Amino acid sequence: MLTQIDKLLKEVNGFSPDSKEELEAFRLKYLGKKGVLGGLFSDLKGATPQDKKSAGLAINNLKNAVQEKINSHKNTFDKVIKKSNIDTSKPVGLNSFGSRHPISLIKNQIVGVFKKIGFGVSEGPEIEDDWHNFSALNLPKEHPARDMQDTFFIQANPDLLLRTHTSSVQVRHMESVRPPIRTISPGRVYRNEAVSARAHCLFHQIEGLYIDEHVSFADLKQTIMYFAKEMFGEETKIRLRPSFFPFTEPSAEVDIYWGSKNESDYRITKGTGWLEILGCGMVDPNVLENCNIDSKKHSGFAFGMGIERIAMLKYGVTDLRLFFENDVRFLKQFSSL
Ligand code: 2NM
Repeated sequence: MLTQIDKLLKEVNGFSPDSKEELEAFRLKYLGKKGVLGGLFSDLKGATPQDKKSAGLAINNLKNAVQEKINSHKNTFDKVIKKSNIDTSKPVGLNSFGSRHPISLIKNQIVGVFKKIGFGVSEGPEIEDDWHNFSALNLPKEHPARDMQDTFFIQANPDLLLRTHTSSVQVRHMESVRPPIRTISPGRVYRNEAVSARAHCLFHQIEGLYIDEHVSFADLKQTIMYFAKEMFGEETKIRLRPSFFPFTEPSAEVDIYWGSKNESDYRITKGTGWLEILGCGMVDPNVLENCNIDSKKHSGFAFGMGIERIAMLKYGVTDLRLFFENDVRFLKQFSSL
């Protein structure tokens, strides 16, 4: 019996399967119901006690060898990579890049237009103090724009608030830079408004400021005309309507002629053909003095516009909320711009 087992052990150790099927046949041959090992164990029953001990050990030894052989080849055949149509020598495809946000696109475009005529960019904090957002800008304590309904105040400190316009940046600029000043200030601003298709509690503004000796309203008008033509095309017509802002005198609102060729034009211009794009005016002498600029020697103009509004006009977007939702189906439409 021992020589028979020894012969089987050699066979097992020398076994090297070429396929999953061959390995399975090997398993059945040894470990199956009517397999070799089962037969050997039942042969043991008739053996003498001495033979039982040595033969039992030898059979267990054989059984372990069989199990080890199966274990060592278990995963061999799963690892074989299936033939496929993938051409591994091909260069990898381009990743799909993200795209710039439409608000950034318009902001960059506006900044570019003013850079060409010598304006620099200034930025400042979004959490402002009363002085830079209101007081320095001729907005006294009783002014309705300061109302809780319009302004987000910081609860822990009543002197602090979320800036309601980027004019606060220009106050900081006037305090620290001597004229001539030519600067534009883009950034986020906050107002306590219910969110709708036309309003949001967060939006983006870009404001411009030019201060020097003998700056006139004519300079303002020519600068705005240059901007409108750069932004909306050489044929663009503008008109100025008298208006009021606490920080400028005189003040005006600027419209561009949009036309009313179709129903959509008619709707966005409310039937007039004209569209408001910005507010502007000559900086009030009080504001200059608040920033330690001599209002007898210097004068200046300022203007401000909402970036979302310009973006809606340029891209035909009819709901402001789309700019804040970051839905990729919306954003990817700007990937080529
Ligand atoms: C506007 C309209 C008119 C403005 C004024 C100033 C400052 F700081 F110089 F006084 N910055 N921006 C201004 C003037 C803003 O936005 C509709």
